[in-house]
Amino acid sequence: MSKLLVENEGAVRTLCLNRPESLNALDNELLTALGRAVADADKDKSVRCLILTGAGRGFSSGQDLADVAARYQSPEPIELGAHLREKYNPLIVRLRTIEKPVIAAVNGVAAGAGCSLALACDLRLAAESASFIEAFVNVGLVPDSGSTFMLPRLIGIARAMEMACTGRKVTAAEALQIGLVNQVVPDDQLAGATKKLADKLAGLPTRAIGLTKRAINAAWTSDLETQLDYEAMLQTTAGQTKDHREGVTAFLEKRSAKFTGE
Ligand code: T3D
Repeated sequence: MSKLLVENEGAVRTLCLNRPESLNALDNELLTALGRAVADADKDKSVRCLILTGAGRGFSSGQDLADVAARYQSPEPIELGAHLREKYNPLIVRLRTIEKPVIAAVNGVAAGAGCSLALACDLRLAAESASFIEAFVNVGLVPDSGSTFMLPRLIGIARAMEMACTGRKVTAAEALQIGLVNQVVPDDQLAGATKKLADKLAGLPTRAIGLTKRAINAAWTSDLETQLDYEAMLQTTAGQTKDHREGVTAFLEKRSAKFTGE
């Protein structure tokens, strides 16, 4: 059985981490498959929304710790940074820059780099039984895979420091309250609610959503004047899409727009 399940339904592609026996711990094979799958979805114009979820009772428990321990056998000094640069960092950048919406359907615990993966998605829907753990500190490590970047931006520095320094489990209800997730639904409704949202997003002007993502990413490290100018530049691009014309025409003709993503 493949460690990553890929399923297409209309314009929505679902990537499902499939190592349920370890709560979808991320080993090299799974990380490589996930990196390739996100890159493929990026290039494939028929995909207009991506869902990331986990099989079984976990979303992802983060880096496979058995693989980490196996590295202790080597006489070479342990170089976790090299592993991050090779496997995780390109994946996180790809999730943040792929110009289509990415939904994390957080079906269970998201710990360590598994939590970082969820944070790198654009929207997070959580099952009531899901939880978020910045587990790195529990194994003497620093939050990685973008957690130190995304977490304070989503929930503020004080809360991010508390989660990162204590490794405390944050429930789905608390995650909703502090702005870590967009929506919490009963466990048996997560797949349906995610599909409904994904179908909606996949029917919207994909180019405009991609450019919006670019703008919001840029705003994190920008100033107002630079950002205003960047918005103007992106708007020129959006204004030249077929979907822009279709949106305006449909409005004036008092009908629903039929967006194609072009
Ligand atoms: O090399 C690098 O690139 C460094 C990068 C590091 C990035 C990181 O992600 S560091 C953080 C790694 N993750 C963790 O520290 C989390 C470890 N897991 C846990 O703390 C707990 O499993 C959970 C809180 C996530 C869930 O607890 P619980 O009680 O619901 O489940 P469990 O019984 O602990 O786990 C179920 C099984 O999954 C169990 O296996 P078993 O006993 O049934 O055979 C457990 O060993 C396995 N498992 C859980 N997490 C991992 C794992 N196996 C390997 N790696 C894991 N991360």
